[in-house]
Amino acid sequence: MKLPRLSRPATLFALSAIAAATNALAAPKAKPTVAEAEKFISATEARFANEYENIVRAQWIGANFITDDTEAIAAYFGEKALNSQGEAALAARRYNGLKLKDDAARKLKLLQLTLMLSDPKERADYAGKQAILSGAYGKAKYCPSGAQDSCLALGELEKILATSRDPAKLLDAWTGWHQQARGYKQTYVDYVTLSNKGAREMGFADTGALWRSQYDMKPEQFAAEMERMWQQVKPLYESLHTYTRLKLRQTYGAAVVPASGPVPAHLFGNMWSQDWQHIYPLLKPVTGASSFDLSPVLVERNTSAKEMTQYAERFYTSLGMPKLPATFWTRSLLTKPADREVVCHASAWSLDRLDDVRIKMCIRPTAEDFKVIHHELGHTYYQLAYKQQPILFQNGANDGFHEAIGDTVALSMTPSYYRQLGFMDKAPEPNADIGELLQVALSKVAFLPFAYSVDKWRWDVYAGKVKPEDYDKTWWQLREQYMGVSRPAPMTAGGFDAGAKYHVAADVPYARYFLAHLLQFQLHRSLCAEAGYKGPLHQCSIYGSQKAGAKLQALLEMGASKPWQEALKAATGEDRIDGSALLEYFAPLKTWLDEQNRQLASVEVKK
Ligand code: X8Z
Ligand code: ZN
Repeated sequence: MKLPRLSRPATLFALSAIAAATNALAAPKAKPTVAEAEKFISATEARFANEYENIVRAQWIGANFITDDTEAIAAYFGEKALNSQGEAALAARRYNGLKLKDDAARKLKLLQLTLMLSDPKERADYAGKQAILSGAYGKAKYCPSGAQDSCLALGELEKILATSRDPAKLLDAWTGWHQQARGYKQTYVDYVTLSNKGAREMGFADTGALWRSQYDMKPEQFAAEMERMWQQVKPLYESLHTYTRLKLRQTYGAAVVPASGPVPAHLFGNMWSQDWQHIYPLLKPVTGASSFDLSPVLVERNTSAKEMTQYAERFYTSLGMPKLPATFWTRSLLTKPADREVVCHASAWSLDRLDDVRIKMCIRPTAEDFKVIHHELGHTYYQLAYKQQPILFQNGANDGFHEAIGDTVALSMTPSYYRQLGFMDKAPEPNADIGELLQVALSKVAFLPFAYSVDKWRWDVYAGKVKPEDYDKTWWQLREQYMGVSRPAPMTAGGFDAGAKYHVAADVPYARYFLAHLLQFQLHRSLCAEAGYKGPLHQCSIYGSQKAGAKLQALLEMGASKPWQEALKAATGEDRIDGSALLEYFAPLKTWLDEQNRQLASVEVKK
């Protein structure tokens, strides 16, 4: 979720300090002192602490009960958050260049990484559009026959994508969902203009540059780092893509899946072709296939959403982390309500920056959601661990770390872990490794170029390189170039396919997930070593290792208090995010894929 950097009840002292700081802004003295800078920082922290709770409550209610009223309230508080952050950012500039202690200098820097709209009308407009876009995505539905009683929500359409093997049905669900975003394209276009204005007021070239500035390095350096990491993992993706194409051709035939060029996007088992785990049955090896599927086990046992969440909690407590607070269970939204509109896209919240942590997720009894709930609790345990930090440091080391924690834990859900839980009765076949690795790769490796291209698109949109009439054209150019995936039907004017992805509509940056997908393997490798594990990386589970848990907890407790490179160094001994651990994890699969591709290609040629 997008967290306003704010929180806790105010004191009179705090309010008077704000007044002092604001006055100082109105009539700036020649040169501020270090003491003034420190006073400004504590006043700002107090102000944010004071305002945080109501802002987040308004957002929580807005996402949990989508109505015109809650949207208006979320927008009202959104404007307040923007105002506080903008005022603080602008005021912070005055202290740039002072010789401050590291913590204070870092806080001043973090304060300035935001947008600032000085015109209250524009601020309200921006916050209003943000609330409209998030609500519009949340309540979008596809009504195939046009009749209101036949409407399908995203969850149902995703299920069709995941389970149907009928290309016509897949195409209908795919296009049905993608056409929903047309309705809020203009709002998004106007929102981008306002957002850029806000970024420029703070001295950034545009909002994309602001986003790329949040990684303790220059924005252009961050863009270069992303490209470096992508080049590192690209050969593995290409092997997986080639293999997947050959298998999809066997399933759907040469008329649906071309021998070369991009593959139509509706065939990958996922609405955005970002995670291919659901087509594993079409791709599984002839021998050495992993046959275990958690989904039917969960259904058969009637495992509830709460129980699935408790399994995830148990993983974290096995590492020595605390049990979730009682209010987590009474205040979270774990299942899709039948009688109201909610934003189903999973998110983790801290309402008071202390123990009032919650999840909002429409959990289904599937292996996919079993992983997602572990992902979400990664956010929750991060929030609980950094609650002792000053408010400006209550964040991930960078946003990629926040996304990586739960996934790191989920990498330990190996067959032996599932056996320990009693989900699997037989030991896996001794040669089932490749099948298991393929399953993981269909989620983790398939995802990489998707994650990269989402923000490549947005960086260009925010930079004004892509005009609204070319949104779809560029979106699909990037998807073809990086993912090797094509639009399954011709584009039509007014389309907004990017907007059919939650993070675009809700304006959540996406590079974080790319980082997280490399970082989680680095963390996994280091935590496995800490746990004393010696075998191949993909068979390691840190379940039950208090030693690994302590190492992870130390990282979480640091929050954003240090540049992320330092946090990573402490946790792994490495100081850059890198694909080498991911490549090590999948090395046996890469060899196998390349061999399969050689064999399958020679069969194709003979045909
Ligand atoms: O949005 C999410 C999480 C919430 S932060 C469920 N993810 C990305 C997505 O769904 O597109 C997790 C992986 C990528
Ligand atoms: Zn997340």
